[in-house]
Order: sequence, then structure tokens, then C-alpha cells
Amino acid sequence: MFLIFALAINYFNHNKLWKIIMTQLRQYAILLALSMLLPAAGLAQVTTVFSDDFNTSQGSGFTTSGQIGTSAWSVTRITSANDFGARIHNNELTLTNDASTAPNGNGWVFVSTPTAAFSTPYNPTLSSNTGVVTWTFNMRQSRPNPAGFRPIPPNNDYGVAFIIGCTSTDVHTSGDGYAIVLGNLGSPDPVRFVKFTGGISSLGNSNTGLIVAGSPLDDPKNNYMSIRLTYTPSTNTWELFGRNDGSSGFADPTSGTLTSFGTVVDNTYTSVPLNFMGAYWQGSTAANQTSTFDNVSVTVASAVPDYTGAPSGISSGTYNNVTFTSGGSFTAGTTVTVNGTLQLNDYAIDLNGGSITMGASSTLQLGTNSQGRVFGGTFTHTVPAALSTKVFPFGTAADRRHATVQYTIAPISGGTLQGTYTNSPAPNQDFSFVSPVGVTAPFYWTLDAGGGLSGGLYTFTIVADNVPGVNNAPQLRIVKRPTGGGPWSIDGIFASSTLSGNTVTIIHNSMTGFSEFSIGSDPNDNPLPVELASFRGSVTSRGVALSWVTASEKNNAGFMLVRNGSVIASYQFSPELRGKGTTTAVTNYAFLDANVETGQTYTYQLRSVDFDGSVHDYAQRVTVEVREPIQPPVFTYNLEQNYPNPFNPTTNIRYSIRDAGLVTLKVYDLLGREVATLVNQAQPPGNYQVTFDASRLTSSGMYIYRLQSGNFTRTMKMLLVK
Ligand SMILES: [Ca+2]
Ligand SMILES: [Ca+2]
Ligand SMILES: [Ca+2]
Repeated sequence: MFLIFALAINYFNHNKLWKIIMTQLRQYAILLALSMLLPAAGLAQVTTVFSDDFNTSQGSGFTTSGQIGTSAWSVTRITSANDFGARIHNNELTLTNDASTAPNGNGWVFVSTPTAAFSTPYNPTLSSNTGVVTWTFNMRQSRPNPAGFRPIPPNNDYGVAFIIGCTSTDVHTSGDGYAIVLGNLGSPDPVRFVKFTGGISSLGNSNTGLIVAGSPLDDPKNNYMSIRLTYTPSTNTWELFGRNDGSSGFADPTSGTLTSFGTVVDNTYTSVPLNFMGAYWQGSTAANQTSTFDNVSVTVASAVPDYTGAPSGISSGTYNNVTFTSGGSFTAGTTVTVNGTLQLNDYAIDLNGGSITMGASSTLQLGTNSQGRVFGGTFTHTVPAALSTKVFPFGTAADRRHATVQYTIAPISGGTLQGTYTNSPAPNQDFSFVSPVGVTAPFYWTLDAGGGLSGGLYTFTIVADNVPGVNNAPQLRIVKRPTGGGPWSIDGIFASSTLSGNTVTIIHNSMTGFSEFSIGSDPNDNPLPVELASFRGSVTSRGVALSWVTASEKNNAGFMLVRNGSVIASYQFSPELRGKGTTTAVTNYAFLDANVETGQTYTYQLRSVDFDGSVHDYAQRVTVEVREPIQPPVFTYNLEQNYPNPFNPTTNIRYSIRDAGLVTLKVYDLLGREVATLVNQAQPPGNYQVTFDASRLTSSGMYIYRLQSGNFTRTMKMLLVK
């Protein structure tokens, strides 16, 4: 392939492309709607195993021991006499130090519910749950500066807690577990996720924890709060989220946005049954000091399934491990998220408009030949704010086109990188600022940063098999441009480019940002072929006018024009179809097909021929319908220079006849002796071409050819080189 076509985008094709995009978007929308209606096999189900909005009043009086009315909650409190208690009333759960007119005292109260009674699939042994466990609730206490959880007696600290799970209802002084707490020595008093050993009073008045909330719960004082805690059994990872709902009342903790306060891995009490969950309040003797809770719910995600099989068998959804056992195609629009390991093996998989998203802890494994590849859809990586290497295993059905992002300086913030690979030339080519790069490979990658991904430096590696037009691999470069167009640039710092077997590996260091990438080169080094992007046709009163542009050419003898599958014109006869050999200059071509009929539809394609005879057919087609009457062509007498010239042993001679009549075309040697009669007959007006075969002539040298018809006579020279 030695022809390099300029990529002047064609308005017609642009519109067509847009229609295709819109059609596909509509198809995706329909598929998306369908996928919402149909149960997705790979989707982890989330089950609510316990919930209480406390909207069923159990009376305005406070319970000081045992079950609160008919609710799921029971009261435990300090065994020495004081006035702690709790009630479910006014649509919330309230814990108080002042349940009655009896004297208040230093003490505590725990309103618990037995976790063994939660619905399936909850397991009080947290690590035995099938998937992520989530606790959601509202919490608030009345003190502007709660003091903590030191043992009572002798202390008198105010502190509030939501006990995620514990082993004893005597939670102040005994049992182990996890809690969300508020209250410590001095200020501020951040919300904290803590574990405790031997009762919650073991926390004392410290301000530490497994996770200590930042803003907006770094010092909520007596504001209302929404809180969520998640626990992932497979990794023993906890994550705390929260929201400050202000001073007037609770907001729904399950809606809106809660801020993440980070994650922690802890398995101290995840392998023992934590049999009680509940609300806790401790404090002293001030009048009517309360803590309040609402909208308590616990959910458990079902196990995330694995998938092993053909690409055609996988359904949209989230999976743990995915292993493909063959190549093939997704069902159209299938979207797959992989949390564990994606084993592509060495297969080629057509994503068929769908996608694969790699979760934060996922791993991509290619086959032993690293040939695993996907195409026809998006491949997305979750990128942490840390050093990581992300392989985008793109390719075609036949060839690998892997692109790898390896961070050498971590991103400032993590996010996602969504990649696509397009196995055709990038549209809107612009080489204005990248000299000497004047050509790109006929394919490109698009990487889009999302989810806040920013910053960092990365090494970009392209591994591509069977890249056409590579003659001088060390001169290949990775080029980048704004998504959708604009000038290409050589991005980052070139490190190396090598060709091993059929595999090109190009590495650039110190790259930043993401958009569109391709392989570029000076076409004199590597005439990376660009397929025909600009090939236009239009109907004129004289026929179908065709035009196309090359940005550079190499070894190009010329073009043939194929109409409805048949060659109708060749560079051998038509000078306007002759190529420029090797050049990096832009060349415009035009050809008029006058031999057309009104009412017919014609489809044209271009074929190029190298000087060595290699033939290249271009995929692009131009189809035109001739609706207007075509004026009969008007011809003038003409005799053109033979082609090729010099020649051996054949050459072509083209001529035109204006008026019908006898036409003679004869060849003479320099002594005037006739050596061949090529035409000697009556011909109607038109363009003609004839081939002269000089194989029977023995001597090299100059010959003369003469055309005679009517009053027209013209003589030309040609050179036979034996
Ligand atoms: Ca409520
Ligand atoms: Ca009282
Ligand atoms: Ca405090």
C-alpha cells in the first residue's frame, strides 16, 4: 500500500456519520430501556434485611427496660438507679437522660435489636455475608460539645453512638464490636467509625478511630446528620459516608449525596457474631438531654457472580471474575463490569456496541501470547490516585492494537479512563504543526478521562501487529490531538520504537492528559497508509464528476476507476488518472465520467496500482444517481503522448475524433518506414485508446506515430527501449 490520501472531511460523509451515530444512540437507548426491564443475570441484588423509620408511635412515655411497646427494640441501661430511657414517638427514636420526674444521674442507655432476626441473607458474622453490607441512619444529640465515653461511674461524659454490631447488651462495660460515635475530650468532636473491646467505655474520651470524619462532619455538634457505613466482606473494607443536615431536622439518609470519609480495612470482629445493633446514649444530670435516631436500615448485596464462557453468553451486569473461553461477539449493547479478574486469554472479542468496565480492584489477564483483544465498544479502567498500569486491550478481529497507560507520577485525583479504538483513519486530519510527521496509521485510540481523574505523568506504550506501511520502525511516533480534530502533536518524550516480527512497539514517556492517539511518521520513512477519506462524486450536465485528494504518494503509477464493479478508466489511457510516483505534496485528482445515462445509478470505487504492479482497492464508495439529462459530449481532434514512454514492449495511445470519418493511426521509424498500422477504419466522434505492442520490433530507438482523420493530422514521438 503506497498511497497516502489526504483526509479532507466530506460534508456528505459527515452527515452520514452523524445519522449513523444517532441511529446507534437510539438503539442503545432502546437496549438500555430493555436492560432496565429485564433482570440482569450479572447484577448483584441488594436486599434490605432490616429497616425502621420509627413512624409507628409506641407511646410518648419513655421505656426504661425491656421492649419498647411492640417494636423490635429493647432498652438496656445502667444497673444503678438513674433516669435514662427511650421512646419511639413523633416518628423517631429518642434516648434521654430524663425519662421522668425522677432525679437524673450519670448513666447510659442502649436501645438494641437482635441481628439474628434480620432477614436473609444477613449474617451477624459480618465476614460471612454474601456481599456489601450497608448501614444507613440518622443521628443527632443535644450537646454542643459532648465529652466522650469514659466509664460511668466515676465519670459523667456525654456521648452518642450507633452500635453497628456488638456482642453484649451491656455495651457500656462489656462486649466487643463496631460503632459510629460522636464525643471526645475538648473540641472539635468529629464523627468517628470505631471498634471497641470490652465495652464502648473503653474508648474513653479519645478522638481517634478507624475512620475519622472530615468536613462536613468534622464537628457537627448538635446538628442533625445522615450517615452510611459500608462493609465489603471479600476485602474487609469499611467506608464511612455522612452529611450534615443542619439544625432543624433529619433529611432522608438514603437520598441525595453523602460525602465519603474514606476507607479502612479491619477484620478484628468480622469473624464473630455481632448479635446486637442499636442506639446508645450516655451522660450526666442536666435536664432533658437527648439523642435522636431515625430511618435505620441495613442492606446486604447478594454475591457477585463469576462468568466463564463465550462472549455471546454473558449478560449485562456486575461480575467478580470473568473468563472468556472463546472469541466471538457480545450480544448487542451488553455492558459488563468486572470487579475481580478479567481473563481475555488470546481471544478477539467484538463488544458489539457494548462495554467492559474494570472495577477499582480488578485485574486484566491476557493470554500467553498477550493477544487478548476487544473491539467495537468501550473499555474502561478505574484509575486510582496512585501509581498504576492500565492496559487497554484493543485490536481487530485479526490484529492486536494494545495501548497501555503506566503512571510514573500518580494522578492528583483518581477517576476513570474510558477507551475506544477505531479501525479507520481519524477524521479531520490536520498535520499543520507536526512536521515531519505527515501521515498517521489508519486507526486511532480515544481515551477519555472521567470521574475527576486528573494530573500525573504516564508512559504510553502502543503494541500493534501488522501495521501496514512500516519501512523504518524506529521513526514511528505516538501522536496525539484534541478529540475530534485539530493538529496532531508528538506527545511526551519519545523513548523507543521497535519492530519485532510483525509487532511494532512504541513508547513515549512523560505524557499528560487524554484525547485521541495514533501512530505517526514522516511518510518517507513509513508511508503508513491512510485509506481514502475524501472521494466525492457529483452529477454535472456533462456527466459524473469525481474528485479525490492524496496527501502524499509512494510508488503510485496511477488509478483505475471502477464503476459498478467494472474498470471504466485507467491511468494507462487517461493522463488525469496517472499518479505522482513518490511525493509528499498534496495532489488533487478529477475525472469526468461522461458515459452515463439519465435515470441510472452508479457506484464508483478507486483502485491504485504501484509501479511494481501491486493493486490496492479502496473501500470508500461514491454512489450517484443521474437524474438530469446529460448533454451529448462534444469532442475535438486530439492525439496524446503515448503512455508509458519510454516503453517496452507495449504502450498506449489515446486520441479523440471530432467528426465521423476514416481514421488512420500508423507507426513509422525515423527513416519514414511504416512499421505498424494501429487504426485504419471509419470511426464516430469520441475518445479512443489503442495499445501498441512493439515486441516484434528488434531495435530500440525513437519511433513516430501519426493520426489522420478529415483535415486533422498530428505526429508524435515515442521511445522504445529494448
Ligand atoms: Ca421517622
Ligand atoms: Ca428526671
Ligand atoms: Ca467534646
